Amino acid sequence: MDLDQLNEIACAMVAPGKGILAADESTGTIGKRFASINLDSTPDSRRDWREMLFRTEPAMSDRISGVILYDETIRQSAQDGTPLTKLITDAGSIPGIKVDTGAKPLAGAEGETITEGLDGLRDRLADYYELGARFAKWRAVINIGAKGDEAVPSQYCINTNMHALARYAALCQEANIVPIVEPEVIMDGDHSIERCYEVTEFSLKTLYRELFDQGVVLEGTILKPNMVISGTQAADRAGPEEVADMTVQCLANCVPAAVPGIAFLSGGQSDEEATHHLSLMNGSYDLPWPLTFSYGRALQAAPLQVWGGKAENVAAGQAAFNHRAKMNGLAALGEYEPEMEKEFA
Ligand code: 5MM
Repeated sequence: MDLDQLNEIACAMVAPGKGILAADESTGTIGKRFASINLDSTPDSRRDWREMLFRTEPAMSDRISGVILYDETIRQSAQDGTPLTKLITDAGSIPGIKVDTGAKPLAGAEGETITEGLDGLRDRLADYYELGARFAKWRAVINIGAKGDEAVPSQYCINTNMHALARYAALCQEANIVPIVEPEVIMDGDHSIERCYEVTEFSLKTLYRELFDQGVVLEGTILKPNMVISGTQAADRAGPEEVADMTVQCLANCVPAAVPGIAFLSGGQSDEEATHHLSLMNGSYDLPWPLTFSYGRALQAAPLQVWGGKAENVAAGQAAFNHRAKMNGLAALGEYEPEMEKEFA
């Protein structure tokens, strides 16, 4: 394990004003995204979409520190034969790879899941390193039960998922790959922001205990958490200042200062909400780690709709991606204001 290399990559992933593009949708998920624009999901259409994003300038050079890829994508080449990973490195960005194989039903725990993918992971990581990946991602899924249902999430679900995350992280570091650890507390449901805080705190505290127990060096990791936020169906949803305040408080209570950086998921927030929340956190608090984005939907939804799967819309799709990347880059510096959406559009 080369700790200096791991720390150098981790710090580059959270460089000032930059963040991560999560383009690691599995075939099923990208199929659903393409269905919204009536586009067939094929290896070529998936390649065209991702090639368009990875060729977008100045977004890729100025705002995107790294790109999380899916197994198919890390092996694909652009229409002119250039490997997609080379488009990313040519822009000064870092290729990464999703290595979990998805959340599956957790035996004996109705409504809960365990993320799989540890079998054979050591060999897959060696292969991905050869293909150019310098960081990886594993996402644990923690659901919150309906209001009044304290049984979900269970301690069993949190313990098993955080244990698996730490096993993944240890294997990554052995392979000189920076692990992004992503314990996602899901936003769906009618729960309050206080309940989200409680579940997020429990998850993060368990995660850092497991990482310590398994000898993971925090200086060579990145945390990808949810924000502390009301459930999507909650009656009185908390406003942006409260989301920023409670998220920062929760992270400060749980995440050691040795962690090089925190890159949030958007988790079903609207594009502009996710950007605004990030900027508020960066503008108003003195924190031990940089806070940035590792967004999937919040970076891709707008360009996907504009592109619509048509070659003639590539320039317009890239303009939409440039815009979202710029807004989020500013948010990572605490310099975003919602009015800028019009100004820069
Ligand atoms: C890009 O979506 C990733 C999940 O894909 P699958 O469900 O198909 O495996 C997801 O892990 C993503 O990287 C993170 O959740 C962040 O994405 P969002 O859309 O929440 O910002």
